[in-house]
Amino acid sequence: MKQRANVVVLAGGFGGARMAHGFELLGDQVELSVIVNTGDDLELHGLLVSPDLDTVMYTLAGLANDATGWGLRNETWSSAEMLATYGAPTWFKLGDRDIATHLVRTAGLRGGKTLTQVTADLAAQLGVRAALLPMTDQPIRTKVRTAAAWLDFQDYFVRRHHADEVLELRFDGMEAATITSEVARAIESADLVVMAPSNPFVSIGPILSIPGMAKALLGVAAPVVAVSPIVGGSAVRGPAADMLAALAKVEPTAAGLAAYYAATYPGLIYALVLDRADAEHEEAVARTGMRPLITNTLIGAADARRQLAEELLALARH
Ligand code: FO1
Repeated sequence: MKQRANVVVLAGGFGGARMAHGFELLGDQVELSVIVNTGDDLELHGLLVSPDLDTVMYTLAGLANDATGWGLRNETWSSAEMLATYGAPTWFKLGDRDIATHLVRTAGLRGGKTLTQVTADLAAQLGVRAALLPMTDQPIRTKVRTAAAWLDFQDYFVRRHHADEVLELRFDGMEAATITSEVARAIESADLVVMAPSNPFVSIGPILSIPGMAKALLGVAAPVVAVSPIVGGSAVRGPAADMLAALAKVEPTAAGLAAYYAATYPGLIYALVLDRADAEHEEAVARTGMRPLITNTLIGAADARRQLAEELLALARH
């Protein structure tokens, strides 16, 4: 393979941003494209907010608030205080600097730019080298059915602290969605495709549900490698383990995840990366036809992110 490897990462917010950051830290060894979920997007105060795109962008720009896993470091909240004074909704907190991102994005869209174009502009202005690619330019809205009702994603995830049991998911707008030419090109030229340790249902799921996306990925010679977001029977963050049990009816473990991925995306995934804590599931993963890779997948620290990226890159070279 030529010196620079084309790496495509399919990413949601938290785990996706960290995995993408690992590849960004490999610098010139990698030409990085990150295909990001937009099903979490919401309209707030007349602005379009794209949480997963922003979490990945801020992380790659070195500006992310690593403690919360979203938004910017060194944030201030004066606008939020004034919004509260006006009785405007503040359950979904937008910091003053974060709001600038939503203002520029919304103005760009109103000016006729696509989400892909406004995202590229924002990322370039923050000095991000990777290609930050929305999974589609058409609006997608993830809805969550709970015992109470169908909820918008952020109502479920933030306002109700993802405490409700998820009975069903819906991706509004999915039928009319298409993959962008930028996404198609990134996949075609990929030497490695990584399904980041993001939520399989509400982060990876929407991306692979875009009409044409799974087909494009099945068409590439490059290995598709999935990193398990489940470590030791629980999600590193968020409701992924609960959803494995409630939605996929499998045990909320790495083995359950393997069964779910193998059944949902037959023939797509070459290897499933498990954390050392889940080495006991190696056999179960191998039985699904995916090659188990046991390593450290807890990538809170930058050097762990980089280390995992290097190991996955090495896999692509052989
Ligand atoms: N998550 C929260 O738990 N509370 C918030 O107030 C919140 C605000 C927020 C603002 C901008 C942004 O990009 C993300 C934000 N998130 C917040 C996280 C967001 O819900 C998640 O990043 C994704 O939707 C799930 O991956």
